[in-house]
Amino acid sequence: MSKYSKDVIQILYTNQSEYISGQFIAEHLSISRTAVKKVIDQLKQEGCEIESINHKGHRLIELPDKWYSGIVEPLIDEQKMFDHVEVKAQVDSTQLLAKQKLVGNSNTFLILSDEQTKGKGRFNRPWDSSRGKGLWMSLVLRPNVPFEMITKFNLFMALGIRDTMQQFSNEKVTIKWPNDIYIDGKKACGFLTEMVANSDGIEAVICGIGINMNHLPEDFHGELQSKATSLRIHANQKIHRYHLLEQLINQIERRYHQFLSQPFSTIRHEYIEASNIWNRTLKFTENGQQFQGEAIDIDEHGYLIVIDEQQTQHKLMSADIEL
Ligand code: BT5
Repeated sequence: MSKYSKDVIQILYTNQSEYISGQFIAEHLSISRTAVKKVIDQLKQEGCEIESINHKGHRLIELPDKWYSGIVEPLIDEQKMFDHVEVKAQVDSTQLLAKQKLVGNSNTFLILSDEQTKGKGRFNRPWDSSRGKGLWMSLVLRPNVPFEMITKFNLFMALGIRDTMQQFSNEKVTIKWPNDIYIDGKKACGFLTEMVANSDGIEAVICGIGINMNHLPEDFHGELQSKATSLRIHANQKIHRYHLLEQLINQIERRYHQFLSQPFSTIRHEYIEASNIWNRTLKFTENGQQFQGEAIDIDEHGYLIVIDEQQTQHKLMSADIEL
């Protein structure tokens, strides 16, 4: 990739409603018009739909299913929440890479990848992360809080992710406590929060978020055919990945500040309202043990209160739930 393609795509994206002349781009970047033409040709080859008209210039019409750092960086800078962002075409897992990159510094950052070859869920379960279809990202934050707060962080993030996804879906987007986001009975997003801690508290929180963005039903294979869905399936149109990312970062920032300053009880009603686990018999797996029961409440600390078939009450902080 030419070292100028990042700048050229940034100029075209921020001026998307108009034609930008090769001359303007060349002057702006202090390069020749021939160099600009080369970059534009290369962007077209990558799948960018750019209309080029003699004596008028170039206009970006549509982007391919890929993250460009030239577009992501200004979007992240605006929020001021992260020190930097890294954009990859392919990684094993953004979560693994984030854990490597957080060592020896105190930076906050975001890693996004078009594709993950070894995307991971909880307990090392595989996370299907095909190229260009989803929003696969990990964020690293440095809250100065005791490590017990990590479960509270996860609860606040759940609402931020849900609210973002709701803006793009025609159907109700719900939270399946504690780690999944559902639409119409199927999983559209999974996220997980991990941490690095020492005796003083949390050194870093690493939150991995996988949103099925533009999958069509035939893009899911095996068990996912009946279990997974995407935002696009519940929207009238293809999801604009940069709009989704922008809204997600907005919501994450908002919920992060709320997490730092307020107790879970502030968002408890909102969380309960957004949850999809009520009034049904559920199968729970907690520490390897399985039981059936009904969820009856989420308490003021975020614990799920469950009554099993023997009428015994359980207070869960984390569990696998089968709907
Ligand atoms: C999760 O785990 O739901 C957390 C997934 C987190 C993925 C993100 S992507 C960016 C970052 N980098 C990573 O490597 N991971 C994070 P869990 O609750 O364990 O759910 C895993 C289960 O969800 C699997 O066993 C499948 O049944 C199902 N699954 C796998 N891929 C899926 C997909 N794309 N959509 C819906 N369900 C999926």
